[in-house]
Order: sequence, then structure tokens, then C-alpha cells
Amino acid sequence: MRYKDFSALTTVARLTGLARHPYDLTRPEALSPARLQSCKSSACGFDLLYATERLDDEVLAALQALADEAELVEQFMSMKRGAVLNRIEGFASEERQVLHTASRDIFTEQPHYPEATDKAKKELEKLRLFLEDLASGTLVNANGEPFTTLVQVGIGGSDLGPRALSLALQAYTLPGREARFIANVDPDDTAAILDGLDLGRSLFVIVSKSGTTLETLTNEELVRTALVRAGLEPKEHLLAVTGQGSPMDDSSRYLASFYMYDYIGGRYSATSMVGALTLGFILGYEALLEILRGAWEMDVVGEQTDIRKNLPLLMALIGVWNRNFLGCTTCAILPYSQALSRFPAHLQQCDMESNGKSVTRQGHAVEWKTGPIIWGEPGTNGQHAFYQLIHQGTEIVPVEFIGFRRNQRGLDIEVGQTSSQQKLVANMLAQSLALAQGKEDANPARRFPGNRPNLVLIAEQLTPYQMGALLALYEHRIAFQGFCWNINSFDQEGVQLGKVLATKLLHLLANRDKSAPAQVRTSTVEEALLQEAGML
Ligand code: G6Q
Repeated sequence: MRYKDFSALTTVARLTGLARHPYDLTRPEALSPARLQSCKSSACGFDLLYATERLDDEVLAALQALADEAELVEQFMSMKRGAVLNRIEGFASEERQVLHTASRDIFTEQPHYPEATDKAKKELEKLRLFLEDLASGTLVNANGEPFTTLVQVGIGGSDLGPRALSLALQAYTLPGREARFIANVDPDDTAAILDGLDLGRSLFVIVSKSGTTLETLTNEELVRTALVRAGLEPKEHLLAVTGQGSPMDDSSRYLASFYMYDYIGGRYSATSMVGALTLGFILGYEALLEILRGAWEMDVVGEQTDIRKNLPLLMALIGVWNRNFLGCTTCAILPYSQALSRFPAHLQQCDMESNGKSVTRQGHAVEWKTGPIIWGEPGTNGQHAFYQLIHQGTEIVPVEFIGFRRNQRGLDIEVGQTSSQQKLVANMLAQSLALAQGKEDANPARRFPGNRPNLVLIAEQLTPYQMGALLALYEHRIAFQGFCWNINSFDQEGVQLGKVLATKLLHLLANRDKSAPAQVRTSTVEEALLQEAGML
């Protein structure tokens, strides 16, 4: 397949023309029942309502043509079939397959890349037996007590997805189980998480694909020290998830070890062992399978060529419309579900690390905009905080609302004849309307300009299945956009320089000669910076 530059796609010129007069959402018929109905797509329990986006049938047809011309679905299929997509032609790069979908392609007789799916199944079976041993009391601590807490130690992709999902599904936690997370190398954070923890009844899973990440290895040592101080044998409490052959691939140091594979990128690893161990521990194996099933069903939806049927592709193209044609620099993801409080943070990494790129897959500078700035917080809290700028600021912020018709836990209350859940969803829909339609007012400070693009993603309830589907929906939205922009969404070269410089600074700190005169100590930029920061 020959990748085409975004600017070379003939449909781009057509869309540029259409963007001169984008659909006016303040028109009275913009949100008519007919338009609301026609601007709706559904899959895997989600309804996507996008009548509040600045597009009409002509734009949708052009976006379909864009998807066809750039062969977005073909690229997605080749990803699933194991093509080496993580590469920059002619330059040193990771040269890897991109096979996170293989970790959930377990519900079919004909997986797209059987070798990777077989390995995923093997790890899942190992996990199933491990969880069974914990549940049956075969695997207990030195005092014969069951383990109650699993602390995941990892950072970036080895933290954000699993953390977001664990929080999202806390309502389904098995009795007597909890998960905690240590990511930052900030010693106060680790201390706070260990505080009050019954170490004797805790397991710690050290998660690092490379097995070399400074923060994670430092925190592993901190945990080992805490266990020794408590008179416990670290090996009886430590688990590992790492890449085959990594420095952490040493079963003699861990109670149990699980593998993740180099063809699953960190930020796409939540459905591999990176997330599965912790999710399986708190939710049980069956609920874990439900997450995988939701993700898998969305993976199948991603194969549709009709953009109205392919939710991730449609969302990707709406994002491209807002970014490249309407000139929006950012995108807010606002879940009306407290359980999803860390999901925007996960998407922030997944999207910005994937699509925050400025060279093409051929190593040329891009001449078009790539990934927007992604951020978000749960509503309604955000309404009392930053929504002012979204409604009336000078920056247009496309919004993606996520909500659920039913809450997760039984507890709700009716006040003024409506339940809290109804209030939550009503607020979300009200925001969507207000942003789209705006409001005229003689008082300029009270005028709402409207025409602020947004969409609503709504499902019945945030269950393990729905969470898996939501995760995969966004993973594929991101990949489709990267394909469209002809960038490599699967490397992260931009995080390297800071790591190298931090290592240099730490080397200087470790070897500092306090007795040397100041001018001798400040011969390099790094030394001078440390000195000015009062660290040397
Ligand atoms: C994600 C990135 C990055 C990675 C972390 C942790 O896609 O590659 O966030 O997940 O740096 O890396 P390790 O798992 O190797 O410790």
C-alpha cells in the first residue's frame, strides 16, 4: 500500500471549499427531530449523536470520500493483520507490528493474526489459573491469609489505561479486593499510597515492557524496601508484567511473571497483561473477559467501510473536519460519569503521544495540522469550572461528551421528581444544545455565540463490556486519524530527549563534588541549571 500525504488527497481540496461555509448550528432547523435522527450512528451499545457538529450531508459524503481515498479501513485491516506500521521509511525506527487488537481477537475461530492471539490466550490462561489460586485460597500470604490489595507499579502506558479502567469499574469490584497505583517517582506519592496499607495482604505488580524505566525500577526498590522493613519476603508479594528478555524477565525475583509483547504499544496495552492482571484481580476473570469482548466487538465495527456504521472512523473524520478544516486546535473529552474521571488522562496520552507528530511516515515534514490538544474532566464538575471558556471564550473547543442512561450502583435519589442520574444526563444534553445553538442577548456579556461543535456518546450503563468498547472506540479513532495524516501513530520519539537529559542531570547529582569551587561546578549548561535551581 502506498501511503498518500494528507495534502495530496483530492478530497482535501473539496473539504477546504466546504469549510468556507460550515453548517450553521444556530439555524432553527439545525436540531430538528429529523436532523437529530439522521445524525445518529450506533454500535456496541453506544449511540453517537452528532447533529451538534458543523456538518451536513455534503460534508459527510466528502468525509466518506476522504476515508476511501486515503484507504483508512484498508490500513486498519493491515494493522490487524500484522503489518509493520510502527516505522519511518528509510530511517531508524522501532520497526514493529501494531497488534493490540490481537489481545482480544479471542472470540472468533479466525483471528486476524493467530500467532499473537495464541500468545495472548496463553497468558490469559495463566492469569485465569493464578486468579483461581487466589480465589480458592491455594495462593495465600505467609500467615495463610488471602491477598486483598493489588498495587500496580508502572508509568505512562503501564499505568494510565489500567488505572482509568479500574476506576471506571470500581462499582463491580469483588468483595474484599482493591487496586492501587504507583506511577510517579515522587516519593511522597508512593509513601501516601503505601500509607495504611496492610503490606502482608498486598501484592505488587511491577509493570514495565522495557524493564528499564527509571521511575518504575525506583519504585520497585522502594516497595521491596518497605516489604523487608515489614519483615516480609519481597518475592512472595511481587509480580511482574514485562517484555520477553527484558531485564525484568527474571522469574526468580517474582511470585509470578506475565508477558507483554513488543507489538503492543504501551498506550495501547490496557487489554494485554498490562491491564488484565489488575483488572482480573479486582473484577474477576469473567468481567475481564467482558472488557475484552466489548473491545473486540468494537474492533469488528472498525472494519466497516461505511463511515455511518463505523463509529471510530466517523469520530476520527469528524475530528479531522474540526481540526484541519475548521481550524480547531484542541478537543475536550467530558464524561458525565465520575467513574470515568481518569479516562480523559488515558486518552490524552493515547492521542497526544500517538498523533503529536510532525513528520510523515516517509520522514518528511508535514504541511498540515496533526493531533489536537486533548484534555478533559468529568461533568458536571467542569460546568462549575472551565465551561465559561468553552461557551464564550475566543478559542473554539470541540467537545466530546460521554454519558450513560443508568448509573452503575443501585443508589440514587429523586429530588424535585428527577433522579441524580437524570440530572447528570440532562446537564450533559443541555451543554451540548447550549454550545451548538447559543443564545442571543442584548447584553453582550450574556450572549452565547453558539456554533461550538460537539458530539454526544451515550450508552445504557458503564459496564465492563461497555468500557471495553469505549476504550477500543478511542484507540481506533486515534489510529484512523494517524492513518489519515500519514504519520506514524505508534512511536514516541518525542519523549526521548527529556529522558536523556534527566539521566545526565542525575549523573551530575550522583557524582557532585561539593568541595569544588562554584565556577568549577558550573562548566556545563546542565550544571549551571542545577546550580540555579539550588540542587547542586
Ligand atoms: C506508551 C509509551 C510510554 C510507556 C512508558 C512505560 O506508549 O511507550 O508511556 O508505556 O514509558 O514504559 P515501560 O512499560 O517500558 O516501563
